[in-house]
Amino acid sequence: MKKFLFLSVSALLLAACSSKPKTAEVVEPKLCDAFPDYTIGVALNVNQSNEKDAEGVAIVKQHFNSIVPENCMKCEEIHPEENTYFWDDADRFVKFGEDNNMQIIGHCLIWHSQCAPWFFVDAKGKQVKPEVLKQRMKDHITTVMTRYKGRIAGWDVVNEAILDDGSYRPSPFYQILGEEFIPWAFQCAMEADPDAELYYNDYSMAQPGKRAGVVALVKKLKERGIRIDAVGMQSHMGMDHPSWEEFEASIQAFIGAGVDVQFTEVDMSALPTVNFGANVADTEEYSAELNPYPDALPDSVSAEWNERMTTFLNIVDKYAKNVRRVTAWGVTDADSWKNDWPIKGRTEYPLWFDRKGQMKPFLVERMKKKGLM
Ligand code: 9MR
Repeated sequence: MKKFLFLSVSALLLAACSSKPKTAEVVEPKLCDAFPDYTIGVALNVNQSNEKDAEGVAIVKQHFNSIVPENCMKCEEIHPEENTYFWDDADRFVKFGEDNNMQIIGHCLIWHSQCAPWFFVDAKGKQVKPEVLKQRMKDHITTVMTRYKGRIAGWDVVNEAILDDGSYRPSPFYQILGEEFIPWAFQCAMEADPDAELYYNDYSMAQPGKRAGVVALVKKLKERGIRIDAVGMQSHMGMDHPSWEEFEASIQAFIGAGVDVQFTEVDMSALPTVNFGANVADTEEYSAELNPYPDALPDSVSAEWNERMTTFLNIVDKYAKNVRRVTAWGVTDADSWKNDWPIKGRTEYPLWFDRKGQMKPFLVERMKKKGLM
């Protein structure tokens, strides 16, 4: 039933994406038309969802049929104090999606990072008891999901809770509630909006340990009758990672555990790798040799980068039946968080559109193959 509902929504979205040329009218090709089996998403920063970045907005409207907020729905942004919510940016983000007939994804409800500091402590700054944290989680999840009920298609309910070796991240959520914080979050989400899809989302998903930990989590939720619809493989990649074999093994393992997969934060660093993950807290010192292409990406590196992106998409396509969405983590290279992580001030080239707003060759090639260009 769930899958049927999802397919119906997808069919509508894809219809919205399809461009039927009228006579004598030039219709610009749309990237999402080259991906009929799943939605093609992009993370919007607030300048885009508030329509201030005109060039970025034009690309989004032209090419994507799904959006996710890069930051404005994170706990510290949307719920900075216990009794204070800040809705303006999130409201505008959702309206942007509705005005443009896009699938709207919520990111993220429970995440140790960017969680407002008040969440884990009482008025005296002492760590709260488990029942207090449980209630705060429920209030947060219920309030945010209820505001956008029926408008947001799916939520990253829990983000980045499992480490590369498959153990639980020792976050305040885990320290106070143990591993039960995850089923609790999904339970609250399931009750808050029974029609929204619910996801577990993480980076470095090709790591065998993390794969096993996530599979165990999915099975645990399902055994208890708690819904989880898909696993989000963030897919922050580089020129030397992930190993495609391990990446594919994870896709197969998640599908085998009974959930769909989606590629939720896709980017690929073209620079020397100094960190294989995506933990925002892990930063490194700047040095010129680690920022080798401050002016432009050399053709040879660009060719290799595009080839790797094609390989990534070919793998995704092999599992299209179980893929719900592929989302780029930003519009153009200039927007990417990777310009400042793990080293501040590098010039990165990780996204699907370059700094001039031009579509990267691997996508142009795909559009041509589909007869769209
Ligand atoms: O791209 C986001 C960046 O602008 C923020 O400063 C950062 C901290 O909130 O989060 C980045 O997005 C992260 C995402 O929410 C979760 N997975 C890792 C992403 C990159 O750090």
